[in-house]
Amino acid sequence: MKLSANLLALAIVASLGLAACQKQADQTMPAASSDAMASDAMATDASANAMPAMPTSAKYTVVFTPRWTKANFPLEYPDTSFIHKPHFSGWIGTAHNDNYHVFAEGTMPTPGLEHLSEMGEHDPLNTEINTAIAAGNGLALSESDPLKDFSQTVSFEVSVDNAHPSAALVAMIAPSPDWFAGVDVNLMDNGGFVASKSVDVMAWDSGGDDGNTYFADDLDTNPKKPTAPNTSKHFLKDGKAMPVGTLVFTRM
Ligand SMILES: [Ca+2]
Repeated sequence: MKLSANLLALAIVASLGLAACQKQADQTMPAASSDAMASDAMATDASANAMPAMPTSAKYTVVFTPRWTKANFPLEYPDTSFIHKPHFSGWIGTAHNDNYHVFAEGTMPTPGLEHLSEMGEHDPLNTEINTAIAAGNGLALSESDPLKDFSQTVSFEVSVDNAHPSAALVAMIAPSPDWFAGVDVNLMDNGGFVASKSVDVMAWDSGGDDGNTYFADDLDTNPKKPTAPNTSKHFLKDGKAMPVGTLVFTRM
């Protein structure tokens, strides 16, 4: 009995080692170090049992406070009549890994980001995000209502985990040609998730339209330009870009 138990243990160790080798081999590691890999894998298992469990996910309440007011941004500030009332579209986004970005400086806008930035509508960006989630590169779709009364705030929830520690969130600045408010913020710190974080929200230009005033006629850009920080004079004060709002993340 003891012999067969030992043999069983050996077989398990061997197969664990083989599995570890296989996994490493897939990552094009040299096969010669397979023995070291096997013992590394076992050492990791042992230390994992001894360590207190680190949180692997977190959920945040996110509150958006607008700062895009006539007092802060007087240049050609859209009139506040019912038709052209300045507002932010609903926020939309997800936590993600490095294989997916809702938006990225220097990268062409996806059709979903372009449409969000020009029309404020979540569809088809929501489909793009859900596709990224299905591929394992996003975690969960987050959405909020639009914000039309700037004496108010709007709040929503965002989930992150170890594999998707950064939250990317966007909302259209409306009216505008293709300008949006956006953040992409890593909520992990020292191997855990921060208790709270306040982030200045800057204006971006999605690159889908060449209009350069709030009420510019549709001027579809072809080819598209890369998404970039919005350098329009509408968002500058003393030559420096000013935040259009604040997002405060508070861990639930
Ligand atoms: Ca543009």
